[in-house]
Amino acid sequence: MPDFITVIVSQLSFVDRLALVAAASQIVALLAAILIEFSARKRRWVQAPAPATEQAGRAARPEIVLAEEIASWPSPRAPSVTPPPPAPAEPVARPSVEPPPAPAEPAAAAPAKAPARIGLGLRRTRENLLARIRAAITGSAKLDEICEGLEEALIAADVGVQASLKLVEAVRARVRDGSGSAAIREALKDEIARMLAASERPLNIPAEGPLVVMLAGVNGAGKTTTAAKLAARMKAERGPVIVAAADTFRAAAIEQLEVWCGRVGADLIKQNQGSDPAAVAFDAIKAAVARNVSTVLIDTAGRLQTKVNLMEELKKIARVAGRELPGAPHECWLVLDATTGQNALSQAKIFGDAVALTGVVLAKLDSTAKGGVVVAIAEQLKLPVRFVGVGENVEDLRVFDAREFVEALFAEDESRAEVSSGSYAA
Ligand SMILES: Nc1nc2c(ncn2[C@@H]2O[C@H](COP(=O)(O)OP(=O)(O)OP(=O)(O)O)[C@@H](O)[C@H]2O)c(=O)[nH]1
Ligand SMILES: [Mg+2]
Repeated sequence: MPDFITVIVSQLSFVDRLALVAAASQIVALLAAILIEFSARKRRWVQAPAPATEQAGRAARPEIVLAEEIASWPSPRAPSVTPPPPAPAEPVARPSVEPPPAPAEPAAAAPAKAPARIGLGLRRTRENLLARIRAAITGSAKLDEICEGLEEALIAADVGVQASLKLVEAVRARVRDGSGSAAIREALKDEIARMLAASERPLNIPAEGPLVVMLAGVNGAGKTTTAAKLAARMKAERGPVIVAAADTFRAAAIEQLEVWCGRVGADLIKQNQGSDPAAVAFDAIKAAVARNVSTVLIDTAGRLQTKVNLMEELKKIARVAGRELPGAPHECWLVLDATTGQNALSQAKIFGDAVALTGVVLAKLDSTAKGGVVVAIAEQLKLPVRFVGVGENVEDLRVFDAREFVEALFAEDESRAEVSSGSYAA
């Protein structure tokens, strides 16, 4: 201890010395308290959440991170699997219209129904067309009058003016005044079948890797129902199917597809509502390749063909699919609601400008008397009709075959329509 402190302390009384010791110990206690508080605060700062901007930065991961993640996901067959929601790498355009109300979900416990026949699906169109054709052909009408009547019958069935004129011209070249009504009917059947067959072309099945089919169309056309029907069919014919829930826009769209996939036993790849549909397609293809799945079906959101930004979104899905798997999507089908008649043609033209359409699925053929639009599509757009939807159940999808379609269309009674369409049965 320094000398001057010893001198000062020796001059203090006993009481002063005690007071000095007490004061010194209080200072030590205060310093200890400050140290404890400081270390406690430091611990809290370390554990505090990252600032909002930092979190946002973490969420904005590029698509490629997803690619690494997907390989480590367990199979979506496992009930607990829900892929993490990555943020879109590009801004996603959104429609300026309200989404349509969610259609009724299929009842999970619905009893299996017998598949609807194409003949039954065509009942309304057949009745409409045949009554008019009968009226045109019977009696002692001259060929000119018959042709006029046929033209009207075809146009009324939504075959379209251009296709109707062509068909009637072809029939006129094959028959003469006085040809019986049976001959005229046969000539018309032949010409319609020929027109339909002219647009047929084989599916673009890849030599290896999964077949990727993208479904597009306007709101409510029947895309999701068709995706489910196709999933069931493809699974039976080609093996495991993955369905991509790329309608991330409409409320409940993902759940609707989830219910369908559960029913038909297809794997579903999904993300959260509002995520980038192209990223979902990307995930699905990546998963299909990793798991050796034979078919990927991409269900997209309904969009008005007049909305440029939505068409851009569709292009992006196709672009991203092709980047991940060269050649994908191998098939891109426009799902058309048969009840919309000739409007289907303008839809097909505009969707065809956005993506390379390779075919059409004509849904709700059972709900219309204007099924003749099939012929207009083939004639004007040169697009093959791949499938027709003839009901709301999973079995109600028929491979389209020109000759059988025409036989069913011209069958004079229901039972013959059934027989003529026998090969459509699942
Ligand atoms: N009668 C009949 N109804 C069908 C057919 N296909 C679909 N539907 C019904 O049409 C409605 C719309 O079908 P969705 O498959 O949800 O149509 P979507 O194109 O996916 O609709 P968005 O996703 O809203 O664009 C549902 O009530 C279906 O049951 C069909 O072939 N026949
Ligand atoms: Mg849908």
